[in-house]
Amino acid sequence: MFFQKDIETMSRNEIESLQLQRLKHTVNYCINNVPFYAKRLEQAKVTPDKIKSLSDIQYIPFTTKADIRDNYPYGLFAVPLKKIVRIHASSGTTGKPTVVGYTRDDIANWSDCVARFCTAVGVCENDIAQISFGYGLFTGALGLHYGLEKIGCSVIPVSSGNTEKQVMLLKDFQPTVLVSTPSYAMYMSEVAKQQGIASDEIKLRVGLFGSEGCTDELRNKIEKGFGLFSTDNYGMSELMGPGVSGECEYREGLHIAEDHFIPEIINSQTGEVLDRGEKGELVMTTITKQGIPLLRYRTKDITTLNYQPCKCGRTHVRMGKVQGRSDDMLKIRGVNVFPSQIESVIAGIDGISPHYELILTRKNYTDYLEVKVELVNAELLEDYSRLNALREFVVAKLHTVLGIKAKVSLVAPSILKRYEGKAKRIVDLRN
Ligand code: DLL
Repeated sequence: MFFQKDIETMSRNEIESLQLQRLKHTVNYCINNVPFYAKRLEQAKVTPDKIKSLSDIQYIPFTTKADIRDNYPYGLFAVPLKKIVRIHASSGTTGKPTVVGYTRDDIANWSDCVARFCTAVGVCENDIAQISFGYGLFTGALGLHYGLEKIGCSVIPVSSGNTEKQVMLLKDFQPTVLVSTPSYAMYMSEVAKQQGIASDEIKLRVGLFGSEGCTDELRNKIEKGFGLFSTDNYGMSELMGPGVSGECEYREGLHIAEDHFIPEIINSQTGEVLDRGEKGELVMTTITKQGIPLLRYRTKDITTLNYQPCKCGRTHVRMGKVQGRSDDMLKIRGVNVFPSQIESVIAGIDGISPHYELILTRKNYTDYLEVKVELVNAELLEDYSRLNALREFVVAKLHTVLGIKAKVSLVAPSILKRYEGKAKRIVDLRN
């Protein structure tokens, strides 16, 4: 069993004194190893001895996704590349991804954090886990993979896609744990049903779902479809990947790994730190990361923090389910997509206007993106082969930049709505 009892059940005083000690170290570490932070903190007049208590964290300026992007690819790394054993990345607001690097110790801490939330719902060495997240630059698959291996599970690294094969493996390999986005789990359960697979032919007992939000209604449907019990886990590439927080069996909030992160909740408009229990944007400081430490990183995710003790005995603070984001990032099939990425592609192609509309739908619990784009020249509508070639060109360009396939509809000139104020280009019909 992977229960780090002495860490996961520390008293609040012990947690806070560990965090303070690690925060001081991290500030020092950033100043000495990341020129960006040396400059930032000097401008803000923050020296390591200014951090005397945890609340002194407020003197440290925020770090944003734009800071990571501006230092693309490795500018915020605190160690030379020879110490980095893994690189991951996620979509940024432009075509360039945000890049993160892990040292050997970072990978060990990461797998601890993942192993914790898996253990908190009873996953153990007797389990067989099917990982249906996409392997690649995305942190989801390898993050769960290492955490589950640490517990001693038998891991099946199927990756995402090819749903019929996924279902075949559920039946033939008899996994007991399913790792995926909730929407993909729902889709798989429908395909299993369509194939006439009886519920006793599938042995799943636990679902570890994350990377996107999930309503209670959807959760109930997935649980019923597969006859399993599931928990929600949260994370982001910049901070580590999955493992930042996860629900225990009581499912009353996601325990944050407080020995690795200091969470705060701020008013996303003013940046003011909010009182305990108030709802706002989650800000996280990493306090053990060596590869790319981040001070007061603005996650843009809206949530609350609950410091009450949990019935499971774990004392680490629980965050509520993510209630949305304070920016325009969309999660489509688990992938981060910014409308600005789409805009940069569209605006760079001749023959179409820069006006576009994004329509998001959900069918079979899978997200679909349609991009409506306007032609500049109406005559093209009469020429099927040229029209189709242009459409395929836009599809391919979008695929390269977004990493997902979108349906592209080319419409006649001047059809799409124009805006005088802030454009509303997104029609999200998923909920
Ligand atoms: O989604 C990391 C992850 C992978 C977490 C697998 C859990 C499981 P990114 O691709 O960088 O990293 O996306 C991070 O996804 O800021 C949230 O907006 C959203 N997100 C992640 N987990 C949840 C969740 C991974 N459980 C962004 N509920 C975050 C709601 C989530 N939103």
